[in-house]
Amino acid sequence: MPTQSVAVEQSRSVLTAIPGPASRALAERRRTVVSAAVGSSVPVWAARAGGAIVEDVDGNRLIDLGAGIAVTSVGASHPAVVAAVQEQVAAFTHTCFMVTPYESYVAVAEALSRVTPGEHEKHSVLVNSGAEAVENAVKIARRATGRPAVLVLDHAYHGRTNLTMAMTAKAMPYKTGFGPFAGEIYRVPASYPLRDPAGMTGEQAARRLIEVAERQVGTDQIAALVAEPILGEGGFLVPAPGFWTTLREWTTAHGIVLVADEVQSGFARTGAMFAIEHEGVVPDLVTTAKGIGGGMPLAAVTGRADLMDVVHGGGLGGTFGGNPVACAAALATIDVYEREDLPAAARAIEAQVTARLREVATRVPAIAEVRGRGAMLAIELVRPGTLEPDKAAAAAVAAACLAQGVLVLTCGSWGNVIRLLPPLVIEPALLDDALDVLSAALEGLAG
Ligand code: PLZ
Repeated sequence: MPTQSVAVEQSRSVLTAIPGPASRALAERRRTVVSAAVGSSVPVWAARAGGAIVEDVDGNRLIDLGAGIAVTSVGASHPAVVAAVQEQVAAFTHTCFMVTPYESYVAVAEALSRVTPGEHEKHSVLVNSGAEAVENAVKIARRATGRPAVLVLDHAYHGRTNLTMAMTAKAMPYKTGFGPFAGEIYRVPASYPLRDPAGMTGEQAARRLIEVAERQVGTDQIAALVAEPILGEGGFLVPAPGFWTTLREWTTAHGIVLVADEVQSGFARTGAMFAIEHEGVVPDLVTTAKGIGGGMPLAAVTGRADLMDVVHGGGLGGTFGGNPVACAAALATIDVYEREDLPAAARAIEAQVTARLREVATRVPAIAEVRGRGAMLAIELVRPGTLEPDKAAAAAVAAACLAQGVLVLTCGSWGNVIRLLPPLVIEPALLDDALDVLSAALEGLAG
């Protein structure tokens, strides 16, 4: 049985209108000093969080089906993570690994070598954010191959830095007005079974991608193919079977570095330690962040030692990369994934959620598809009888859930997808309570 944080009661409780008066006061204060460009999905302000509950400043307890965008997979404030952080903070907060190294950085790299796919020798570099991990994967692939071009998928999300904006597909809100973007990024079609031609196999979707890449770029120019095993912000798109195996064969044949961006899908989230394991292929490099540190900021590139070590000495790094407090948190977090078998917990969540939602879908024609793996699950909403994306429906469902104390996030290239990313330690009864609320909100779409 997963350890729960006991500090915050694991039940839903709505005491005020949402947002309550204390949240509304903070929203006012924010407006005077925080850039209006920074968004927040929900207008409730956090006071404490534990397990799968976020308690707001008005004393409401919300069931968290977002986990801070797939970060607090071990539960918010997991006791083992809290203890590890407290101990490290008291010892030292920072020396800079590039100045005075420390053991925990090495221990995190050892853990990453062990848990990432493949039995080959792997090396890692630790950084601060998912975007920074993706940037470094591109640097490594270009240095190792001596080639400039990078292939990215339609519907991809890789970050908000200049290079990763170029790699991200969606213009609004991520790119509009922020150009010019980094060059040598080429977008190729993904596998999107709901919207691809009926019956298209994963191999056919991969061949479609390869045809575009060979015609528009040329294999001898391509350093890397960077792709999310399940496209996250793009709508939780699970590729058709065979997509990745075909791409693995093609990239290997042409010396193209295959980078799995597991920033959102990694660390037990999909019912395996990494989502790429479901595809039966071993990537050359893996980028991780989010769930790695139990809420502390940390990210990594892990992969083939021969590629990682091609870069000249001093070529990778950063002041805070592999911060000792974040490393201590990551060691405790990875231990929880393994010791509490959270991949199995994710599979149990998948069974519980999909049984409920597939049944609801039979009565709600706006639901085009319930999809995903493990505890990375989504509902795509359309205008009934069409595939026309219905963003307003997704917003309405999220708002109805929030009013009842259930926090759900949306995603998708058209904003029409409800996504579920609960902490993997959520208790089944609490998840059932949240599913009651979500089901009622979805039924509301049926009129
Ligand atoms: N790669 C696959 O999902 C972050 C971003 C939310 P950072 N996704 C959530 C937002 O609106 O900013 C993400 C991802 C994948 C890279 C990233 C970037 O990770 O830690 O946000 O930089």
